[in-house]
Amino acid sequence: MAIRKTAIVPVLLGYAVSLLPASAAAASAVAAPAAAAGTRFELPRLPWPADALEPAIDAETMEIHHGRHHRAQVDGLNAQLEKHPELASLSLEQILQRVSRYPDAVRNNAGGHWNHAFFWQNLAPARDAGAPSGKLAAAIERDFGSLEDLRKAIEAAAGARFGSGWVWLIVRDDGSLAVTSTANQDNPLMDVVAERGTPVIGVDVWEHAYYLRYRNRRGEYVSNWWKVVNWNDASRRYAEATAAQQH
Ligand code: MN3
Repeated sequence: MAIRKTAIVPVLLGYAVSLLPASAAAASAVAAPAAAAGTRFELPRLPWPADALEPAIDAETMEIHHGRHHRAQVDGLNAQLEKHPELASLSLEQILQRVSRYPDAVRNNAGGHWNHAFFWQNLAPARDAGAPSGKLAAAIERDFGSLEDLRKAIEAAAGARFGSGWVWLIVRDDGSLAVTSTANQDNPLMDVVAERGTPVIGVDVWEHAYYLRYRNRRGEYVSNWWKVVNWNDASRRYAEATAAQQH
């Protein structure tokens, strides 16, 4: 882990050499790739140490999930930007909103980057996980009956998702909450999904998210993921989405 703090690592990882002081860039020129891929989008740091979600999510899973899977999607998205220069001026959310116009490589990598960046922020060590805000709690009660009923709805959707995908709690345009599920790296912001909305919480049910610790026991993983949902993040997202709807 300590090696990540050294100056040469960004070059080894294919990051922009220009981020480094000139002398450091020159010194590490040998290690730099001949033609660096685009670097517009960057892999965000995890907001906590990789082992912070133990025992719900183990450190090795987290390191591979973030450092390899998410990184590959960031690199893949940057590569797609070079093929579709008209995307360069768009935010990631704007790309998702018109993703139907582009090949699956854009859909998969843009979705994968957004989904994983969301997922890290949407998780917190159990002691920091908080609770739904008053407004979000009231909306959950209104639309599901109770927090426990919401958990059951998410677990059912996770069990029903065949193959790889995500399960979401979204706010729809009319302010109502709903549990939805998307395949692969699709998400509710995309113009290709059946039910669109703004994600409030979400769980990655790809096998790479749980297989090392849970093997094929997706249900057990989702039950434990529930303990590390960052309700402070969820409450903020709900407040922002519903405030935007009122304007
Ligand atoms: Mn994943």
